[in-house]
Amino acid sequence: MHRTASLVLATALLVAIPANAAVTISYEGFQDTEMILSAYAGGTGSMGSAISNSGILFSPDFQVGNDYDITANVGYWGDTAWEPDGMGTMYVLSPANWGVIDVPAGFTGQWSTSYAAKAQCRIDVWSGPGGTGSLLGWTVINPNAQTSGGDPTGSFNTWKVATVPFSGTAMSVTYNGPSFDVRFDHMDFGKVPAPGAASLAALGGIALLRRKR
Ligand SMILES: [Ca+2]
Ligand SMILES: [Ca+2]
Repeated sequence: MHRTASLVLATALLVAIPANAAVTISYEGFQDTEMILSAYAGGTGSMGSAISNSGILFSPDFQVGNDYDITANVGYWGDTAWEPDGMGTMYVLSPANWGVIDVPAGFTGQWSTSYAAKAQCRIDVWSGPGGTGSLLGWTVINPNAQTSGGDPTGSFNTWKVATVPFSGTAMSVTYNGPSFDVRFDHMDFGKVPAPGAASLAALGGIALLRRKR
């Protein structure tokens, strides 16, 4: 096969490959009531916890609570049970009933999260930072059934998954809803491959074509 044809085909393969190298946020490793801030972007939360360098930034409205059956703390933030991903979950504490999650490098495909809700909230996915640009997708999370008695305590104990698929590249996700009354866990972002990763994928595509010759 002609070298140029190989490159063209490799590029076509790149386009055909689902772009998402999903990043999952599980809210583990924080102190109770710690603001997440840049703990998933190479920095720390408000109490010093450093989790990863995944390029995802949380406004000060997002905090983490740990299940108080496991950590023996006391507080409404730990009133959870049967969390889908570890013992830590996220809630919003915002005077404006609003918060923003920024992904400066952008992400594609879809955003999703597990949630346990006692009140309604709305999630919007935006093409620009800080809840700006075009609205790419949205969902309304409605209260799902909550009963007393979790593992053994925790009234946020029924978890569902909300998914927002979209076209294009998103740079932020906003939350509109009350403080405390919605808990989140296992939040997934599809991400645009970094330039380095794209180059490696291109090399892989060329190698694949050469093996098929
Ligand atoms: Ca519990
Ligand atoms: Ca968790």
